[in-house]
Amino acid sequence: MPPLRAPLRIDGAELRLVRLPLVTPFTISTGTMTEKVFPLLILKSGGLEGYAEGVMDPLPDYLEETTAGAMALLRDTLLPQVMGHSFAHPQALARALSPWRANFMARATLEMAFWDLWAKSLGLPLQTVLGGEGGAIDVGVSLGIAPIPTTLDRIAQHLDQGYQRIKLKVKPGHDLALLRAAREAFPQAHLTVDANCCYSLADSALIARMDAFDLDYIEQPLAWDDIHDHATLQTRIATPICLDESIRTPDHARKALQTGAARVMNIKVGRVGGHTAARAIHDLCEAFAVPVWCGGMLESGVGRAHNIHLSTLPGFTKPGDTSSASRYFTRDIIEQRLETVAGRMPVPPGPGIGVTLDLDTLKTATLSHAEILP
Ligand code: OSB
Ligand code: MG
Repeated sequence: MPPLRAPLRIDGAELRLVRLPLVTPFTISTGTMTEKVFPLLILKSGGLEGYAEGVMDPLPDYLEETTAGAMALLRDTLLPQVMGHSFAHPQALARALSPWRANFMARATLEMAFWDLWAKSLGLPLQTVLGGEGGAIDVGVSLGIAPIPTTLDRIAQHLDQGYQRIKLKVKPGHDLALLRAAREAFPQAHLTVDANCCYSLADSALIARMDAFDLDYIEQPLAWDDIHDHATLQTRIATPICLDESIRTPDHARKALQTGAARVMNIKVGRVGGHTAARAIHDLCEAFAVPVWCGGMLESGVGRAHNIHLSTLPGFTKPGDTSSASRYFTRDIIEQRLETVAGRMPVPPGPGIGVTLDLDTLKTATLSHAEILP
């Protein structure tokens, strides 16, 4: 049960569209990202502010949501719906949004900002109100597609820095040779792959050949909206399947767990509608003894801080993707430096998500700015 307190009223909001250039272009099977463009939501109550960012891309290349669509939905529908209203706890706000169809990333932006606000109103760290504990989390890295020698250099560099797991992005024609080279050069490394939906069941034999490389799991080999074919594929391969794109709701997670489509789960709070759903998925996975880890979407410090707090829940037993912010950005929009120490990311201390906005950087990075009032 959340602590007893008066309902928290949403008095106002600021919705910004923010752009940050990426230090290194990031290539996955669906394309290359050179910058991060995202909605930043500042939710206000009395003197307090809650922060969250949306994880959708400008184009519907990861899932179906888009930045423009989410900005419009937040500005014209979701924020006016909650503005001037009070909520007894964040789950009540999540429930108010539940009649809407899909748009989980847009909803998550609002729900997560309210969790931050809620935790701050109680003077507690977000991890505490979520039910997590501990001062740091285990993290790995996700390495984008690059020529094999470049990737081998990057693996060596990140293992040297202490990262606890290396995830390699693959696509057809850039898979088995890469894995052979990586496994030969790093026989002991904790390796995984992420296909971002680029294979089909017709590729079962090729995917089964990945069993030879002792991968901890293969992430999202098949379509973004599929569960059934993943269950079939799992009967044909030994490597555990981890689902990412396919899981947008606790119900998706339940179906994947019941059918054996996922032996590992990637939980991205920004993908599943917020912390309420992320916790529900976490609990379902625990009931099925399926380990979970926290994925990332190249977030700025705001989304990164949310991910870190969520990752302190007990079911997050595998290293996540929330690596050092300096790998992504030269200047972040928060004042704190979210950097790993020997493969562990410290939890930002203090109330809520524990980070504060760097207003100068934010101003320079802002593409548009809207105030929403009751
Ligand atoms: O599939 O996990 C993914 C980045 C953008 C879109 C999708 C994915 C990723 C990553 C990188 O793997 C995670 C991160 O470093 O934030
Ligand atoms: Mg993924």
